[in-house]
Amino acid sequence: MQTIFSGIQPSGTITLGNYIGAMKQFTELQEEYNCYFCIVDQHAITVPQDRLELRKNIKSLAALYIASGIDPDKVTLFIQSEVPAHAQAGWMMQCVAYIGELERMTQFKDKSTGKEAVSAGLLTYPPLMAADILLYGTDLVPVGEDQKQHLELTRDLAERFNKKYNDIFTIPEVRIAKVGARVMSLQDPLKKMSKSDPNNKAFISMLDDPKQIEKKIKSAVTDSEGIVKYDKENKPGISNLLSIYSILSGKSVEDIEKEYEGKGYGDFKADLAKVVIDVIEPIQKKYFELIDSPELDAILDQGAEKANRVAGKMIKKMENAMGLGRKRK
Ligand code: ATP
Ligand code: LTN
Repeated sequence: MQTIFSGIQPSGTITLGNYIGAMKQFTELQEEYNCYFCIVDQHAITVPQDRLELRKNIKSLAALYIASGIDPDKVTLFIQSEVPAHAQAGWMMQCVAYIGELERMTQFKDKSTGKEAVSAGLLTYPPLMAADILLYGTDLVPVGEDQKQHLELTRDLAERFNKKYNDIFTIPEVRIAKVGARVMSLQDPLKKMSKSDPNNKAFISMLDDPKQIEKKIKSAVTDSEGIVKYDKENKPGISNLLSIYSILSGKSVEDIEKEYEGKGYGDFKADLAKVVIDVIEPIQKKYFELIDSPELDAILDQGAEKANRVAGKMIKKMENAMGLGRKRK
């Protein structure tokens, strides 16, 4: 059975973008692969976090994984900081990566430009991400479009390590959903929907209540033409809403366009809100059952134990390959 690894940062409550681009794929893949799904809290601290908020977001993300359909009996669900091998391997991969290639990462440029204090961790984020993936002999990494560049770098670093030290890493492939890999902001359809967007109207959080969802969709930026038609270049706002509608309802974009012929954006947006609420409501119901349950802690304990066991073996191989410490079996 092939292995999958993916991670989501607990940097806020996950959005509809994270759900469509990542989480939804995860639930589909768990049947056929040996899956590791990680709450990457060490990645989240590359930008400032409030400690109590972070703690809350970690548990909340764990509950949302399960509420969205991840089955803890089938996958290994765990918190990155509870498996020290990630930081250990992250350091080794930092010593394999070059500063120049890290500086070229668009996520680094996006998150650092114009900021006064940029942490060194924001620059060295990709070697830690490479470590996450390589520790488990991962074959496939399902992510949204924005992570493609980090995956290419992960492959380069793995190949470099294999050549320079010892051939121990599997070279992972990226898996990006054909539709919905880049859900756009509701307020600026040229920007991706992001959970850490300071403008709360730009995203739908998986924990927004129905009223908030209706309001946010109603105020989503569109255009003045009033025709429900997919045209990414000229009508990015309505095209984004159409994609969301299509993915969540299972109807094709063409069918939806036909359905709203002669109708305005008002009707379309009201119906889209219903489609979104129908998907989100059952997830929320399950979430609230789970969030304070002892079951959730037991699942995370179990996940950390399994991940520690598997990743610990790879750490030994990496240290032996690099000549660190004394030879270990
Ligand atoms: P942040 O705002 O803190 O940078 P984020 O919302 O971009 O966070 P991540 O935790 O970095 O989310 O990403 C988790 C997963 O969700 C990744 O696989 C990422 O590619 C995917 N993803 C993030 N945003 C979107 C989006 N707008 N559309 C589709 N997939 C997305
Ligand atoms: N960089 C990713 C989160 C992430 C990840 C990973 C995704 C960290 N480690 C390993 C896939 C595999 C992000 O910002 N979305």
